[in-house]
Amino acid sequence: MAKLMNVDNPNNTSKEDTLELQFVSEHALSIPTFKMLDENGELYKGAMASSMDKETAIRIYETMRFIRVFDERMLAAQRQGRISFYMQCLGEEAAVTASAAALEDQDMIFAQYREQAALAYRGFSLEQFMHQNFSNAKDLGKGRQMPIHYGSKELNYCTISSPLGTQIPQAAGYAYGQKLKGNKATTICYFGEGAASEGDFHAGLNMAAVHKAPVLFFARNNGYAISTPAHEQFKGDGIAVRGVGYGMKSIRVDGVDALAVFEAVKMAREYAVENNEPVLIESIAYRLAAHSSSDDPTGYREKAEEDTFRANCPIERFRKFMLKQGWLDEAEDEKAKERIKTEVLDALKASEKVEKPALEEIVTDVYAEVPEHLQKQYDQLKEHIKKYPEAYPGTSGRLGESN
Ligand SMILES: Cc1ncc(C[n+]2csc(CCOP(=O)(O)OP(=O)(O)O)c2C)c(N)n1
Repeated sequence: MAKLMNVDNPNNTSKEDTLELQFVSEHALSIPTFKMLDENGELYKGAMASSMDKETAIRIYETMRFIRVFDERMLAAQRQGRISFYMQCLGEEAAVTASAAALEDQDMIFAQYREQAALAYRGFSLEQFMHQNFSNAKDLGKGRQMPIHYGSKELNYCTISSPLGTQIPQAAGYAYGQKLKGNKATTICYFGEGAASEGDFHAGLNMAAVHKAPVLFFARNNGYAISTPAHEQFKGDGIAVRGVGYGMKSIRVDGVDALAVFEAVKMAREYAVENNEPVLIESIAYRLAAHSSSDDPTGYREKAEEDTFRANCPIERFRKFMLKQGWLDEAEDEKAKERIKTEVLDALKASEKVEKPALEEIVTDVYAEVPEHLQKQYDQLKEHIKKYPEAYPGTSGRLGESN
């Protein structure tokens, strides 16, 4: 047969042309889920050996245990009207904590909003979490954000933005900057499978792939974007396959399995830093809690479905592993849970009492000097609060002459 004339496409990695008229099937790409640990906390037969040392395992476990208690308590505080809003990471503790554990301190984190465990793993203190949720004067963000919109310059954790997906191109750009500076570091970018429907996802991945930015895109596929189940969000195999389309390495991992997440992210980090390339990681773990304190999942899913996934608890699986390794004492573990509950409650009460930031903080830190238009808005705000003091009980009484 005569040789087919070459199709002139420099990116075409297939050396073959064809005379057969046929579609590439929509199922041509389906990615298996990488696993290590079974539900009894034992390595699957034939699983790869874990490289996680005892110290890291303990830190992961303690972070997950803390964040579970913290989340429960903060949701209760929201229900009592003590804070305005909250979001739990229930069901995704292993995905978030073990991925953070596979990073180095110099690696930057761009999170969506359900990744408080990554920040806790880095060392954000209970008090810092509390101050942020209470928007008080000790909050690093000076009370300018909604609860759970954490940020820490010291811990390389970029402040959360509410608009969905914005962190994706930002992370790509940040990682590109790291590469230009010659830093041996990566950037991890967390987002949900819902955010992967935003244009920013496609722009960010394409940009990172073309410019060879060492960024780890960590898609938390937890089955729902608020009330919309994944099958109503997209038709393909999931998020990981999309990385192939953008020309980057991709991997799918069991997000309930802390060991598997740790190894997957560790490998991805090594690859990204060594080759200056992005990697897409898709974690599969169910979002057990409501989307946020404003959501009621009984309107869109069956309790039986939740119960199935509740039985597949990431913390419980890792706890069993830890016990089998002899790295955890059961009685100590119970005591620690009680101790954390008390600590969280004490911190909550203390934080609640801390005064609110000065009102003028609302216009500072953006420009070196407050520009005219912001000053005008600030003056109008002051007048408004003076006119309706009962609507602003936390602020009105503190509007002294200096304010
Ligand atoms: C640009 C934009 N559109 C819509 C919203 C409203 N919104 C907030 S969270 C969310 C769903 C996010 O789902 P997913 O990314 O899967 O994350 P999950 O909450 O499941 O972890 C939506 C639609 C938003 N914040 N920003």
